[in-house]
Amino acid sequence: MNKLLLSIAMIVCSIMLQAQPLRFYSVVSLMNGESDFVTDSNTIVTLPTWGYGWNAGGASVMTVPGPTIYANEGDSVHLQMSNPSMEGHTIHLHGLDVDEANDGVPHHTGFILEGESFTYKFKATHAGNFLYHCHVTTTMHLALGMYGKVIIYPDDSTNTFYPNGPTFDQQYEFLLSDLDARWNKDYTRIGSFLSYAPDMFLINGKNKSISYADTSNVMHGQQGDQLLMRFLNVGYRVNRVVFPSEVKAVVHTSDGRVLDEAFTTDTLIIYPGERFSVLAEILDESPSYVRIDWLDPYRLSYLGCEYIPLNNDDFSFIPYEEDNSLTDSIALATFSEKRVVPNFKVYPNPIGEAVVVASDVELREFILTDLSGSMVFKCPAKLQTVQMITLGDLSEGLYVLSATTVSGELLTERLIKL
Ligand SMILES: [Cu+2]
Repeated sequence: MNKLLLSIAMIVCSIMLQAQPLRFYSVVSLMNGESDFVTDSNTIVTLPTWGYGWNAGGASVMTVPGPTIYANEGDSVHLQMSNPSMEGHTIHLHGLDVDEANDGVPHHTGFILEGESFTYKFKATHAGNFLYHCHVTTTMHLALGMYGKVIIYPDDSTNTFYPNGPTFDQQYEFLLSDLDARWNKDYTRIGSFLSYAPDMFLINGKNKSISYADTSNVMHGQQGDQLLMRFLNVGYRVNRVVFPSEVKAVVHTSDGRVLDEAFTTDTLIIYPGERFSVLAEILDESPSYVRIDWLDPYRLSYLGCEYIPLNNDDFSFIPYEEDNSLTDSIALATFSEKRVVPNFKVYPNPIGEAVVVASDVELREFILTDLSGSMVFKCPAKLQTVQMITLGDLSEGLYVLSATTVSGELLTERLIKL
């Protein structure tokens, strides 16, 4: 009798397992990528990037953003990350309901160090739009390109984006991000995050003419079609999505959850980390475009814009210069008053027994203080722009390294000792 019950239980378990398929993805974290971008003067520049790649024919290939992770609601997802690069990385699954062991936040669950590999596991509990990114010194690793999107479909074969939701005719995914070309050009000289000033605005990792050449960044449809647009902001600036009068845009989901009441809008503001699903009915199929503005997060001043063409394969209508009519006087004032902070980079961070300090000005003195403000040590600098200093065997915790420039300015960097 017990054997019979056991057999029945095993059959039930196997049916349940079959009902929840396993999705397996394998990515590699890389620090040696390269991507082409278009400058404001409409020339193409190739910049170094970091990011997630995959193995193809025995070699690792990498793009920014990394590969999109797709699953159906109810699936189990295993996301393996191998790290052949020289620094620790992780994958943080932003917005997904994961347990702490699979959250990829290094001070809780550790780093995936050089030569190591780890499989993040989660259950796709809700249809929706989610993000993934490296959580090691996030302001640097994410800004250099270590991010991608996770799209969870409802567990049915209909053209809906959440269970029992409205149907769409075409769907598009727009991962919005930004990039400071100076940071990517030479990551050893990245200073305080205050110095981050993005000058490239990306839709699925591409901008301007390179973006229009990518068919997934250009929308098409006939009058009456419902276009599903998924917008995900993984950048460090605010996005303002401006819909043309040729569509009626209705916002249905926010951050992977269905809104109690969908709302119609011509403008949608998306803060860093937020995601929205918008169903837009084409009212007029003549050529138009959705404009995405990038705004400063503090005063919402205008920084730049990109376009998503709709039924529009002639891109000559799109201006290459920034549209100054969108820049109000407050924004201009903010720009001109912007403080220029010299690059000051301490590397690696989390710190070891010694660190390399790089700056774009000569330094004359270093002071290390702990969180209580007590001085741990003080030493003269070598009046060089790149130098190594020995910190010794410090106990775990947060420290602040201050350096004085030859002109008397104080530069600081927060250091973590694990
Ligand atoms: Cu990383």
